[in-house]
Amino acid sequence: MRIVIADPLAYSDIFERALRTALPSADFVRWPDLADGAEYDLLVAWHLPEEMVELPRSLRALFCFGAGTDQLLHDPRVPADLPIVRLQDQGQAEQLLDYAMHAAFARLHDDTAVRADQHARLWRPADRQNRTRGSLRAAVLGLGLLGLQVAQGLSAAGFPVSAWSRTPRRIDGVACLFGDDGLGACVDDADVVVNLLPSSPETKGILSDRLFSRLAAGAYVVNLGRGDHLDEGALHAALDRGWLGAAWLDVFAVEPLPPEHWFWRHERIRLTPHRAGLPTPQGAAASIAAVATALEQGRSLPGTVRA
Ligand code: OXD
Repeated sequence: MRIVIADPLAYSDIFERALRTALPSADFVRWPDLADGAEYDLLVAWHLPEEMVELPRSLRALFCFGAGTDQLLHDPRVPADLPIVRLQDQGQAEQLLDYAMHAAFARLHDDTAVRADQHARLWRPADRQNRTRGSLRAAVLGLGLLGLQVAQGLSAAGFPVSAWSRTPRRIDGVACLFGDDGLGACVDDADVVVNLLPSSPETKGILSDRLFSRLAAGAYVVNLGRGDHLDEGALHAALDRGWLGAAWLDVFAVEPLPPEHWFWRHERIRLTPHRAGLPTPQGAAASIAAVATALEQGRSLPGTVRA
C-alpha cells in the first residue's frame, strides 16, 4: 500500500510515527516527493495543493484529512469516479466538544457582556438569575460523528440539549428532531446553538434571521460547520440590535478571513482560524489505517462519502 500525504498538518514526526505504527507495512510519501512512474493507492489531503495539477492515475481512493469533504467534492481535479472517504477521528470530535462546552459556559456566565463591562469599568449585576447548567438550553445542528459527540457531551455535562438531523435519530438524553419541520422546534428558545452540519445546497444560509429570531434573547451562535451556513448580514443585524449575545466562529466563507472583514473588529464575535477541531495523530492514523486495510481487503471503505 503506497500512501501520499498532502497536508501540512500531518508533516510532523509525531504524525509520521503514528502512521508508521498504525500501518507498518505501508509506504508513505509526502507531497510533492512522488517518485516518477511509481503507483500510489491512497491520497490523504484536506484541500488539494494548488500545484497538484492532476492526481496520480493509480489512486484507488481519496482520504479527506478533515470532517467536511465539500472542498474535495467540488474540486475539478478529483475524478468523478474516485471514491472519497472522510476522517473519523474521535480526538477531533472531543476538541469540538470542548469548544462547544467553552461557548456554553461563556454564555452561562455572560462572557461577552462581562468583558464589555470591564472595558467600560461598569459594576453591573448579573442578567441571569438562574445560572445552573440545567437552565441553559443548547441546540446542536447535525448529528454526524462530530455533532453526536457534542450533543452527548453537552447533555452529560448537565445542559438540556436538543439536536437536529436530516433523518430521525434516537439518542439518550437528547431531544432529537429532524426534517424541515423539526428545525424550528430544535432551536426554539435555545441559549446556545452549535452548528456542525455539512455544507450542501439544503443547509446553505441555515444560520439565518429566521433561525436567530427563534433563539432565546442573548443567545450565542457557534459555527463549526462551514462559512456558507451563515447569513453574515443577518448575523450582523442580530448582534447589533442586541438580540444575539455573541457569535463564536471557526469557519468562514473565505479562508483565510480577509483582514478587512468586519468579523475581526466586532466586539461580540469571537473568532478562531478554523482550528477548533484538528486531526489528532493517533485518531487520524487509525482512520487512515482502517481505510487502507479495507482497500487491501476489497471491503467497503469506512467513512465513505462517495463510493
Ligand atoms: C473540516 C475539518 O473539515 O476541520 O472543516 O475537519
